[in-house]
Amino acid sequence: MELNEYQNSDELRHDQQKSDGGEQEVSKPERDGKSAAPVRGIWSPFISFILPGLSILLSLVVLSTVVILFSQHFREVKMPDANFKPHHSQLKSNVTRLSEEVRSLLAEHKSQMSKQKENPPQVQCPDQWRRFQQNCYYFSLVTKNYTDAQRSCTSMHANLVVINSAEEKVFLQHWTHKGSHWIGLSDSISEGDWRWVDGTDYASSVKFWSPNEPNNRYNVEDCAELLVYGEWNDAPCNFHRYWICEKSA
Ligand code: MAN
Ligand code: CA
Repeated sequence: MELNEYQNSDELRHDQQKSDGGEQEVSKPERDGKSAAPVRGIWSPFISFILPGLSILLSLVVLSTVVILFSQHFREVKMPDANFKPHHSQLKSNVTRLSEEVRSLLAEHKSQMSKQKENPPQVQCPDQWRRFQQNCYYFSLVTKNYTDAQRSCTSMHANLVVINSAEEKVFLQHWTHKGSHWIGLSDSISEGDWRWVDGTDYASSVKFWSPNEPNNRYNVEDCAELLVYGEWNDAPCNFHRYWICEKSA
């Protein structure tokens, strides 16, 4: 048969197979697509069964790897290993040490606060005034009668001194060696009814009368003076004396 007598490509292929001795079973795909069916036949079990199987297997491997990794991670977090224990005890001792430090600082702060309460920060007294405890004292350089002396004190926002303790008496007598000084005590309203100028209760407060004083000599002594040795005498209020003013610091 001549080549040009072949009716179609199938016939041509058949002829070629015969001439090759029938060894080549698979022929090349034809351009017209009529011979695609044998190719699908070979690959179809792979596509239908093996590929999905491999996909499932791969998915299982990935999933189990993720599960294993996660479980390892959570085991590490929940169950600390031996290395964690020293770390934990170190933290515990640090917390204990810090607590002790805080306690000691609080105690120190408390003690400083109470010290500050006992000795509040010093406030300056005005020029020519002397400080004792929480008060400022003015020792006059001239003499006046009792009424003018008290007026002088009030003009400086003070009063004639009120003596409340033996300590204050000692402080005052240290600065009064040059003569007698008026203090803020008198019974001019009513004889024998001694009153402190600031209203301090006379009956319950300390008294430093000199022996046999107050004697109201000649019945004209209604004002108290501080003698050079620190004790008191009642004297006529019109006498001229030095005086002491007192006000809060
Ligand atoms: C003496 C005493 C006092 C009196 C004065 C008056 O020192 O009698 O009691 O007050 O004199 O200057
Ligand atoms: Ca007297």
